[in-house]
Amino acid sequence: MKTKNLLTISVSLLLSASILSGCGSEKSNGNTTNKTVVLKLAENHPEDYPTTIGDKEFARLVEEKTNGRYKVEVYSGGQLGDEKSAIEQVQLGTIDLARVNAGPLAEFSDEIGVLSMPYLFSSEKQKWDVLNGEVGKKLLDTLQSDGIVGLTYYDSGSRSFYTTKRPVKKPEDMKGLKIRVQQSELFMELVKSLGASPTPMSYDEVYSGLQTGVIDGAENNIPSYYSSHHYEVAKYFTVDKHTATPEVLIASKSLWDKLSDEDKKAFKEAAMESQKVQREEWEKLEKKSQSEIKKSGNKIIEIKNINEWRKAVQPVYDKFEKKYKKWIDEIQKIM
Ligand code: GTR
Repeated sequence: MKTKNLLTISVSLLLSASILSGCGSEKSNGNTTNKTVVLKLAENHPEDYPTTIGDKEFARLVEEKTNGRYKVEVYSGGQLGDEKSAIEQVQLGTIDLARVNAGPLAEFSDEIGVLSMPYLFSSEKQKWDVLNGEVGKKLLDTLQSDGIVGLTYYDSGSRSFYTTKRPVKKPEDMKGLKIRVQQSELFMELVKSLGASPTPMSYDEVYSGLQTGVIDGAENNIPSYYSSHHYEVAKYFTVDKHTATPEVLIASKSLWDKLSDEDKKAFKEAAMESQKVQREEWEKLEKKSQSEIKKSGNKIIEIKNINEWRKAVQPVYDKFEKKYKKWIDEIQKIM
């Protein structure tokens, strides 16, 4: 009993300490009237990945635009916890900022989930017109009622399946495979619609899951398949491009409410401007990873009849279309 009490006390002390530090710690910046507020940004990719480079550009611009009043420290490689826990912490205000994927983000704030609907966008151009236009902005605004502030989108290309045991050439080949998905209901439904069984797990566990046979495959974009080394253990990559879920740079509402209007503007501008750098880096890594994967001797399976795949994932539309109808209609109006 006593131990339990002590434990409860130390956990709550720890929690309150981290809540305090999450709101940004203050440091003197040499100027007697001004203090620098240091903010933490969670990122689950390595240092040289396009999103991390985007985060760092965002950090540089925030510091520049606020004349050093805010400094953003980027913690890459999941140092602050896996993606789900990073989103939770942003929502609680114990982490100020994070770069996360819109797939798992939808578990915390429903509407943004529309961006994971299979084969949603007709082209890259349409995707960016949606994301950087009114619809994308309105979707970011929906996060606010769940304690999250959406700052901008980053590119994440499109996600495809990769497998360890056998090549997947058509939807039927997915039957019976155990496929890792992000912690996301929509992705679980997507995998189920193909007759495979979805296994949600955090990104950092996927490599060993593939290696030990706990899962038979996973799904992601080519840069992640390459940078996470999953390509070393899953030799077959099927270019079915089932979704084009973007990345999102988010801030905690508790940080946001403390910012002046002028600083809010600076943060938003910094985020938007950093997107340019992230997208340039994305293009570079997409090319590099494609050529490295070809060199590795892995099998890249191109899909000729994508309509077969569209049809196969129709159950996802049956289940989620009603909920997302208003957004899908708006997206389809943008050509
Ligand atoms: C990547 C994304 C990560 C994470 C990962 C995953 O494409 O950038 O944030 O969501 O996929 O599948 O867990």
